[in-house]
Amino acid sequence: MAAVMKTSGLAGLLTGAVALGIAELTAAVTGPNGAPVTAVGETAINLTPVPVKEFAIAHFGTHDKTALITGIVVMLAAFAVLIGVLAVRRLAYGLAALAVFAAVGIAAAVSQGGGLNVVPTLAGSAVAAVALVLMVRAIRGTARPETAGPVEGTALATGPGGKGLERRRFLIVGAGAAALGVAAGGLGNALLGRFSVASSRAAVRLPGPAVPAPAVAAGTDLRIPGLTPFLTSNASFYRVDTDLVLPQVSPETWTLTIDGMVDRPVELTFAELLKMPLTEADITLVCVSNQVGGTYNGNATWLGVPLAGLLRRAGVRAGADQVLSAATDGMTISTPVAAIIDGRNALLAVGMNGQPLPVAHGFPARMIVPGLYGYVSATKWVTKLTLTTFARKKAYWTQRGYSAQAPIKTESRIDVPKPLSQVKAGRITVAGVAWAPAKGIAKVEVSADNGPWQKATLAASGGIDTWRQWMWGWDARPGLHNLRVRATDNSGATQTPQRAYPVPNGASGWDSVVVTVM
Ligand SMILES: Nc1nc2c(c(=O)[nH]1)N[C@H]1C(S)=C(S)[C@@H](COP(=O)(O)O)O[C@H]1N2
Ligand SMILES: [Mo]
Repeated sequence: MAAVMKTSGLAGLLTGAVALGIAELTAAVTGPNGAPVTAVGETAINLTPVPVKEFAIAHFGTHDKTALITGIVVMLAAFAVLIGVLAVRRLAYGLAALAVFAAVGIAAAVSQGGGLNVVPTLAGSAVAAVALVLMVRAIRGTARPETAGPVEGTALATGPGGKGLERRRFLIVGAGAAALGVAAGGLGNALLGRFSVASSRAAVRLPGPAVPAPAVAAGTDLRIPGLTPFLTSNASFYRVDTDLVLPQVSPETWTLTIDGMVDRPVELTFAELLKMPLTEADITLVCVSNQVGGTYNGNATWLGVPLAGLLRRAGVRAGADQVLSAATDGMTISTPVAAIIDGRNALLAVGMNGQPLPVAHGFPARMIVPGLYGYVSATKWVTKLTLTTFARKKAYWTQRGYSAQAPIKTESRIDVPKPLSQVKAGRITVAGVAWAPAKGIAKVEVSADNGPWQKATLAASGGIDTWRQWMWGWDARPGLHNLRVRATDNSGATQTPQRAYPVPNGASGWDSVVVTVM
């Protein structure tokens, strides 16, 4: 009996493997978003309540997507085992369970826009049904001779007599199913590579800036071990978006549309964009989900066309106070018109640290607006800017409970010493970064053991839109100590000690670390 359970569970897993493999291969023809695990995952992301999403970001960090996929695959595997067990009892039950499996995939594909996205799940389930029937027949053939019921008996036991043959039959059918699943999945995966825009990206030659970024002054980067570097490399820049499969947007077919409350709708190609005068600027981007002391922020040299000029070209009508930007992944983001036209370096960026935008960071074009959290400004893979009003249109995250407008809060972070580390008594360098993009940092103070606030030394400024490094020399005596930091921006406002969580408009509070001095 146990052997039958194991065999039927295995048959179920193989049925699942065939379904996913064939679906992957079909998705290679119909498009990557139809692969069932992806479709289910993307749907889960869109349906996930905000507290769960914040929990996932806080606990899995940039691995939140891996955690989600792992969870889905584990659930699929458990369900596949159930399909096998049911099917060996009674084929109709197994097929019905497989139909449920298919229905979930189809429902997810429909919620992802439907169309061709439902085809991979349909094809995968149909082929899997055939594999399941064949495997069940082989198992039943194995179990039949000595028993009354279909599932009783010793199944795969290699007793004397004719059962060796049937056991071999299941092994052959099962191995065939495994091979089909793996081969179809592998081939599908390889073919899905054809959707990649890596080669188009490699062919992009960015022109130099008409307005270069001011040279980074000596002393902007204190180069203290463990301290966040002034510029963040593309490879180590944080990534936050709702996508399991990175949008692959070809610069050859990409266009930007500006419409809504404008005098003249505008449509631009990527080639036209590159012919316009480009501005280069160092800007620090911060995610609203960044916790106090968190690292969901980065500072890069961006290259792009000023958004203000693009809006002027379209002619913004009186009354429009929001730019609702839309991207190929279905994301919508609301940005105040005022922040785009008030003279700050609001860009439609095409370059990041001297390279075309990495695919993960919005290739071929994204928005960057100094001083606003990413979810209200930094639209990656952007294709449309619609002039409208905050009263009329709510963007993706606003529909989910975040504020419609969200300037980045003035914050600071201690990078060294690391929390809960041990340091030697004597003169210790405490260092970190502070940011108030669009305002600039005026002062950073540190307090040890809740003592008086002491002024830290600021690194040279990289401009008001970037974070600023700071350092402070601490005479550390043996014992357990607590260090706190707070920043003051150029408007004169000092970072609030009031603790706030990321929802609805960004975390606040003072970062602190506890260290042991020996
Ligand atoms: N198309 C699209 N743009 C997006 C997002 C997204 O999910 N889709 N996420 C936003 C959020 S919440 C942030 S913080 C920034 C992050 O940009 P990065 O991944 O380049 O660091 O992108 C913004 N732009
Ligand atoms: Mo974000």
